[in-house]
Amino acid sequence: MSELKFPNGFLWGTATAAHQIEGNNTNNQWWEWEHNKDYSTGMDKVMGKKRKWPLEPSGIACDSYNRYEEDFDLCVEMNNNAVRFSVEWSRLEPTEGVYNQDEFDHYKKVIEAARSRGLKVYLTLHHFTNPVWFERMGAFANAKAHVYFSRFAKKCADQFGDSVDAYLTINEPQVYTMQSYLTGEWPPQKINPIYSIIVQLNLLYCHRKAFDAIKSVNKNLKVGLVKHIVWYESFSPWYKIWDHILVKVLYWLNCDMYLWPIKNKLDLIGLNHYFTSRFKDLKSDNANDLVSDLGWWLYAPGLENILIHLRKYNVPIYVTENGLADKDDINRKWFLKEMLTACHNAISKGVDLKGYFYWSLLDNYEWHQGYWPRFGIINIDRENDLKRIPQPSAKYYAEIAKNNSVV
Ligand code: IFM
Repeated sequence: MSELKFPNGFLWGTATAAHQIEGNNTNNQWWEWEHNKDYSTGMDKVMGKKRKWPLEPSGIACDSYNRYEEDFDLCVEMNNNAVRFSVEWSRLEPTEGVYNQDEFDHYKKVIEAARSRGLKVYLTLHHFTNPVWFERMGAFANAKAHVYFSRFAKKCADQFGDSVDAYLTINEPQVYTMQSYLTGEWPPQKINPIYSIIVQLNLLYCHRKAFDAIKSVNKNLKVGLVKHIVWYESFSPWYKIWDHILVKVLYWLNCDMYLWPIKNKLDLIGLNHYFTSRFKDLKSDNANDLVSDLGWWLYAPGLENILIHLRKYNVPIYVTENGLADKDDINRKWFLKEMLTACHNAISKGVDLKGYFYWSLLDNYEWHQGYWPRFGIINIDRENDLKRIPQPSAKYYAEIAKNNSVV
């Protein structure tokens, strides 16, 4: 294969989230739920067994609250020029309306540690965790959620200002809603379609309000939303029209229904993409020729199709997450090559793709699944003082970032 050169200034990075790596986030709804013995039972989609969720608590995670400099050094070793991470709302506003300046100072140090290493900072404000006080109020099911969330977003913009290259208001609002209010796998484990609609709409409104709040601090700050998008397709013959309608509807629900109403409140779109879902006779028909440890089908044309589809929003796009659980690092190199080729194809078709963040820098807390799925390009040895061990694929990613090209 010939060398695929990326545009000058293309961003190469990795992504993480506070609760998954920091450790000891004791004041959010996840921690509370992780330590509640009464949590309920659910069916594990991969193992096919009844399980109690979560499989284990987050505990010390990767101790990145203390070891962030070591983590950023690893990003530099991979020749990265950007990094995406999140702040933990429950640390910054532990009690409603009361901010903790020491914690803001902590994150200022984290941001500075990244910047001084030449890493642009893409900062997520909400990545699934809520302060306990906010959860008690009903979180995003509360009609006043936008007041609390946009006030917090404004405070972050006041404190961090333009030391952040872009503010990403909310991570994967639909995943948060589905898992928490429909499948019952995440706290508060309410299985209620009405709630799930209210929460989805409220999250959209929260993004709009947070966008305005951040802009009120400085209109030049860049603000975006991070959307998880699945590609849906069917190779059924044309007369099986139901399959073609189904995949169009699913894609619309997953993408445009969400992005279209906020299209005037987006300086950029963050795309998280993990898998494609193929249908035949209204049933799943994935080729499953290659799957991750979580059983997710790895198929790069889906990413290219989504990127081309997002072109119509006319704003820069960043792949803010793309990765796989691959314990032995067997498929990660192949995966990177496939997915980045898809990105390159999209760019050559006119998509304004500005950067790629591999999920994830480290093996981290994969929510209700605990620590067994290993997404990290850097392995964490949980038996040996959380030692960071770069995987062979990290070398490959470092070469890509260094040359700004994929071979
Ligand atoms: O770990 C998650 C992350 O928090 C959000 N996006 C998907 C990842 C893998 O499941």
